[in-house]
This record gives sequence, C-alpha cells and structure tokens, in this order.
Amino acid sequence: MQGNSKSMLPSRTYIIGTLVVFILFLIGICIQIPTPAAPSKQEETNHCSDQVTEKAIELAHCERKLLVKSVNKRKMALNVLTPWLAPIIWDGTYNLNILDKQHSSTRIGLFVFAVKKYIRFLQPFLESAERYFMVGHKVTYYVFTDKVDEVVKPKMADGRILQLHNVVADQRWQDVSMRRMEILTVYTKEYMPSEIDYLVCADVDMVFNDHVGVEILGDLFATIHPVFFLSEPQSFTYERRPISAAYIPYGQGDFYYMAAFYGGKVDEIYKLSTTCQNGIIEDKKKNIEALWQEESHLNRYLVYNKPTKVLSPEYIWDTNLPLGEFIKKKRFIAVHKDHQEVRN
Ligand code: 4YA
Ligand code: UDP
Ligand code: MN
Repeated sequence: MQGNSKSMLPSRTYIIGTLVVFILFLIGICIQIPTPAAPSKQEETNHCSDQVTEKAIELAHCERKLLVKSVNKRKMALNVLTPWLAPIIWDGTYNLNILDKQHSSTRIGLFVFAVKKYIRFLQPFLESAERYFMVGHKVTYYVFTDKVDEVVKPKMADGRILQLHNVVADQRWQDVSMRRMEILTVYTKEYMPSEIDYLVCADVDMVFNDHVGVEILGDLFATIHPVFFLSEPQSFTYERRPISAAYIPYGQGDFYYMAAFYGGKVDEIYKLSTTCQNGIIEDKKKNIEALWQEESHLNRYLVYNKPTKVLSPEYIWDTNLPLGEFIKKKRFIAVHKDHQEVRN
C-alpha cells in the first residue's frame, strides 16, 4: 500500500523542476509582451466621459423607450434620425461639451414678436431665455413690438444684446402672426447677415424651462408639434386645398412642424421666409388664408426643403398635453392664455 501510493506521488525534484520551468515561462512572457503603458490623463478623461455619456444616454432614453413600448402609434418622431438622416434631437442624443466648443464664436439671434397684448409675455420670455437659452454664447434678441416704451429690459449676461424694433400692429391676430414672415425677409437680407450666424424664431407666449443650447443649431431646423408627434400624416393639419400656396397633398410630408420654434443659418431663413411670404401674398390675392397661416406655409416649405435637424417635442411643450411624463426635458413651454382675451 505504502509503496504503491509513494510511487503515484511526484518526487520533490520533479515538483521543484516544474516550478522553475513555470517561473521561467512567466519571466519569458513578461519580457516578450511589453506591459501596456499607463493611460494618459487625456485618455483617462475620454474614457471616463464616455462612460458618463453612455450612462446619461441610457437614462435619457428611458422615457423615450417607455413611450416607444407603451404607445401603439406612429413612432417616427421617437427615432433619433429622420429617413433622410437628419438628427432628431432628444435629450441624451448629443454631447454638449463638444458642441459648445465647436460653437465658441457662433453668434445666435432670437427673433420674437410681442405686439399689442402679447407684450405681457415678453418679460418672462426674455428672463427665461437669459437663464436657459444659449447660455455662455453670443446672443442678439430681435424684439419686434408696437410698444417699445413698455419693454422691460432683462438683466443680461455679457455677450448678449437686446435690439428693439417697431412694427405695425395688425388688427387681426392672424395678420400679426403672418407679419413675422415679411419682417424676416427684410432682416435676414439687410441686417442679420453681418450680425449673426444662426437665427432662431420663436413665439413670445412661451417660456424656457430647461436647457436650450447649440445642440439645436443646423442649416435649417424645425420642431415637431407636440400635439401631432405620434400622429399619422393623414391627420396632420396641413393646408389641404390645392388652391393655396401652402397646399400639401395627402401622402406627402414627414412631420407636422410648429411655427413656435424653428431656425437655421441666416441665408436659409432668408430663403424660407421669402418663399413663405410669397405664398402668403399669392393666397391674399386669391382672398384665401392658409388653415394655420404662416405655419401652413412653413410646413409646405419643409416638405420640399428637408430640415437638416429636427427638434423633438422637448423643444415645444404644453403642460396641458397628455404623455408629459415621457418628455424628460420640457425645455420651452407654452404660457397658458385666454385666447379670446389676448387676441382682442
Ligand atoms: C397652440 O394645437 C396654442 O394655441 C394652444 O393653446 C396650445 O398651447 C398648443 O399650441 C400646443 O393644428 C392643450 C393643447 C390643445 C392644442 C390644440 C392644437 C394647435 O395646433 C395648431 C395646428 C396650431 O399649431 C396652433 O398654434 C396650436 O395651438
Ligand atoms: N403675436 C403677437 N401679438 C398678437 C398676436 C400674435 O405678438 O396680437 C405673435 C406672438 O409672438 C405670438 C405669435 O404671434 O406668440 C403667434 O400667435 P399665438 O401665440 O397666439 O399663436 P398660438 O401659439 O396660440 O397658435
Ligand atoms: Mn403661441
């Protein structure tokens, strides 16, 4: 028994020998494979920020993913790219650090009308813009009003300019709203080219409620209407009468865009406003008006001139709307108003 078991155990010399060979083998590996250099500070930071970005994207996509799962509707607006490969900007789809650096010398205009009773919306609009709109960038506010004397200038950060301009007060609210296109044709041609790079056009009856920055900028961008972002195109409220210059046939059009927030490079907004204004004039000659005034013309323009960037309903929201729990950042929200009262 003893002899047997002894013969099965390896001898001490054998064990030591194996160990020596193994150690030599390890040393060999260490010599052959150079140890990887420790990551540089820059690499470490990049790696770290990649991880943070991934996490942020994961969290930000959560609401959108839930929405994708829980509604049985058209989901095109929930994608992050349009069929023509323009980005759709949802929270978490962009890296602001990179974009802010790219735009360190970009000059941005914010165009807004505050005519007649809508002057009451101007102060909260501008104050909220100081807090959330293009913070840290060069901004010029282009305010058009019939009440220049009543404008309360907000406390503005460095690099921000307020321009006040007089504009006629049309009687009908529809005409006030459409007048914006005419003014745009003039300013994007005569003044803005030497003053700004990008122009953002907004309704005044809104407030910025969360970050709105350079992630929105592109040659031509527009915002998906928060009421129609899950709707089928046949229910979009496009102008459907072929007689109007804003006519969009059934079967065409990708999104219903809202005229309360859109923009682009100055020369792009010159082209856009000129086309829309010509359409408005053509319709007026025929004694017709598009269903949603300049918004109808804007939508027609964008069917045939696809925006290079599309903003999700995060960029125009109304807290009266359903599904708000899925919209993580409500960046620009409607101020609730008595339509009848303010328009009279
Ligand atoms: C505007 O929306 C405002 O007049 C509304 O008060 C609201 O803020 C809306 O925008 C988001 O078809 C509780 C929401 C009821 C929404 C009704 C539909 C209207 O849609 C139209 C196009 C125009 O875009 C109007 O501007 C828009 O109403
Ligand atoms: N507007 C204005 N005075 C008016 C009517 C309209 O200044 O009497 C401007 C204002 O900038 C407003 C925009 O035109 O935000 C569009 O009109 P409104 O906001 O009433 O349209 P809605 O968003 O309710 O469809
Ligand atoms: Mn409005």
